[in-house]
Amino acid sequence: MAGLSEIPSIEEMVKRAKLSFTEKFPGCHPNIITCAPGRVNLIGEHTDYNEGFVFPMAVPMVTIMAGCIDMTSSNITIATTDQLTDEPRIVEFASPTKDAPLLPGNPAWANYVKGVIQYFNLAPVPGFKAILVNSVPLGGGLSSSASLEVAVYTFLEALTGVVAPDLQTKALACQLAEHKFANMPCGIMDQFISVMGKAGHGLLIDCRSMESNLVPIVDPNLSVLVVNSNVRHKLTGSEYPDRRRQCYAAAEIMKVKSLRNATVKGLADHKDQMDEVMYRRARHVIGEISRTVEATEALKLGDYKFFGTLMVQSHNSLRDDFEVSCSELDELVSLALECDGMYGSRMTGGGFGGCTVSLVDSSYISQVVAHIQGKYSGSATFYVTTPSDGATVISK
Ligand code: GAF
Repeated sequence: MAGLSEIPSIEEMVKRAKLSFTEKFPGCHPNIITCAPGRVNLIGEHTDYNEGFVFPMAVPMVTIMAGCIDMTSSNITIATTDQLTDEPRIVEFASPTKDAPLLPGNPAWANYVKGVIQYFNLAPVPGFKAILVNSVPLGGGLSSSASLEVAVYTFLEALTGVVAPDLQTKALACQLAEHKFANMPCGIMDQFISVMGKAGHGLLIDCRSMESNLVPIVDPNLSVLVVNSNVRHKLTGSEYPDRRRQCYAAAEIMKVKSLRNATVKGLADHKDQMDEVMYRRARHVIGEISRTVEATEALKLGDYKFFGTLMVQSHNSLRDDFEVSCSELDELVSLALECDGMYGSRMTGGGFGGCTVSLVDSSYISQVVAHIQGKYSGSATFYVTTPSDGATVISK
């Protein structure tokens, strides 16, 4: 369809991975191939680290890891085909031991890989060679980092023949890798959905109990349109940790374990003890947690209109109270809301750039794309995404 970017199929990505692997490592055959998706969050933003609800779905953009065991060395060699600024695009390091653990360093992209290897404590990791090929836009707010971590973990499971006892263990190890090796204190959403996503479904995750429920999204008349503002977001700066701290401080003042346990009334009762910014941060989180639950109920009933209304409320709250949007994302949402066939639109992910997500009547997609493309002050990229499967082993 005109204006839409095509998402390469998994088969195409695997082909690319095999080809790049044999170019980089002549004479070797990549018999182990794994795949893990990025995600788009439909609603429930900045709620995961407040023990709230989130409602993401896995997208068909993926990281593929292809490689093989190295019988002759205990070294690990990883190459990436991504157009990164932090060269080199190939790294070699010794497999970690108790006495010589892996540590973060340069290049930055390799830290996500090293972190997962370090926290993969199911079995010793033998030497291996591998290539990483990725179709999740980097810095696009679609969680290229979680897809990378989860692809690596899944690769290590296939390489060692030992799988995590459960999916939570796997997702939490990947989250830990991101905390410790990428210095990003993320919540659990991105790793959970990359591990647990299922085709045709969104996943309602309760970030307090860590239980999750699949909610079908299979109506051909409903499309999930992702628009990349092409403003590259970077969440390892101070904004994300600052937001976390402000939320925790608000919970402490309200004497609740987390903002999940806070109420609108409780917030009003403690307003005088908070500064105005902290009050607004907490107001966003409390409202967003309720919106997320209401939105999934609406979706189950096929009430896309109400789901869309809640998406717009979510965006406005992220923009005004949580202050994680930016002018380009606001512009994309406003343009989307001018269109016929539009149920709702919002920024998605951590914010400060990246993508918007919109729920659209499928028959209006080309009109919507043409309208936004014609009026957006920047240059956006458009994807229609379908809810996809979580991590898989393609061959081993
Ligand atoms: C980023 C984080 F990694 C997630 O854990 C989540 O907090 C999200 O921002 C905001 O909802 O993607």
